[in-house]
Amino acid sequence: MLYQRSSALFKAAQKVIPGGVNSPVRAFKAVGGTPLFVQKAKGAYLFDEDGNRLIDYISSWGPLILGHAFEPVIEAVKQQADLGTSYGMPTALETQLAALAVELVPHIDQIRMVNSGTEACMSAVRLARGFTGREKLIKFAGCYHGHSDAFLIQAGSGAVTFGAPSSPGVTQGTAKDTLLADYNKLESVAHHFDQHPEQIAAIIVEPVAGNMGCILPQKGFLEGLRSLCDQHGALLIFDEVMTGFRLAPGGAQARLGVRADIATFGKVLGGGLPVGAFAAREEIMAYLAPLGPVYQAGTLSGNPLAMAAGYTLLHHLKTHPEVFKRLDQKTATLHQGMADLLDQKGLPYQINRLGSMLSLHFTDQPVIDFKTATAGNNETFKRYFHGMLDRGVYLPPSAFESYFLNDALSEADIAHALEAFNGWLSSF
Ligand code: KE4
Repeated sequence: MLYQRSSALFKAAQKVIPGGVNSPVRAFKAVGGTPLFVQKAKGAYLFDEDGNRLIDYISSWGPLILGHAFEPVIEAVKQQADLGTSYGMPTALETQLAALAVELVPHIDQIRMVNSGTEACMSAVRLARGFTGREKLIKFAGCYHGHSDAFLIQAGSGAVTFGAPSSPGVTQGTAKDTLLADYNKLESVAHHFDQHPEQIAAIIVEPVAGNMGCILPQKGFLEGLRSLCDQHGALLIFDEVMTGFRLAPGGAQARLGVRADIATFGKVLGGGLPVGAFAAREEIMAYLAPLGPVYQAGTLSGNPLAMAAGYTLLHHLKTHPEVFKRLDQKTATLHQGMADLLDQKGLPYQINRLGSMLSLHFTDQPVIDFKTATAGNNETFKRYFHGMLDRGVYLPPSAFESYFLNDALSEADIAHALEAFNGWLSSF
């Protein structure tokens, strides 16, 4: 494949944008090579600046569950744009989208729109701290909730139970309030409650992890978090920025049958425009300004363009629930096809999948947490990524990401990915 234009554009971008990108993963640092610059996209296809057509298995990291430039969403955004792009005043559109989300998602009475998943998760933690009057937060190694300071924490040195900053700029003061636990290991969570009685405001978790590759909650894990929170008076926050409106119309809470106290959203909710949100039962949301003392605000929160896009997409998902079954089937076909080819090749691998989230790990041990996710062969992954890209298939440029299939992917597109995979394996 030719990447001349992308290379030239990347060079120019690096002069005026740090690393040439507005989000680090796009720079291909984890896989090497030149990041592709996109000229346009439609349905399941991306068209880069060199005229390459790529079948997209990321769907903009999740939002475009029905594919790129979904006609009804484009139409809704165009119509709204003619009426103005932002008012900084309430609109009926915000109530429409909020009401639809509350209808689809179990256990929530109210939802507050913000502009990103980071903002949603950051605000959810502040709300949980305000509601409980407690300060500490439990998160899981390898789970990502956006780039707010409280989340950029890595495991502290052995003895210390609280975390250490995982990025310069995050203070020790912040880090001491974030406790690290291991995904799928309830005992690592119970330990913190024993060490910090009545100090833990919340547990925040990706109900299906998508930032270590895709990792499923083992039987009893989420239920165990629910009962630990009930036992110790802490709130359970489900970060559904990835899983929300993707695993089911009601997200992971609906599909997995575990209740969260606060749920955060993003991606699909905005239909490709910048939207995040956090939601809970009324008793908790009543703590939020302007009703209650917990402050949170945003100039562009509830932006009419984004509300029009999000409402149109969500309404389509509500009235076409067969999309979810179709997506599950397409992802299962990809999963089975890849597994068959890898078995024939005799390569060690794990494929984790739930619904339309999937990841491939080149390791012979089950990938159930951050430690096992990092045990995969990263060199093989890099060659896999580029081998597929050279054959017209665009996958996440990191072993620690999930695929997000979209419903615009045809059987032929899935077959193409499997042919590309077979082609790469034969050359490997
Ligand atoms: P944003 O602030 O990027 O909208 O959302 C942060 C976030 C929160 N929670 C979860 C579970 C997430 O996956 C994300 C963001 N996901 C990444 C993909 N790993 C977005 C891609 C990027 O960072 O460019």
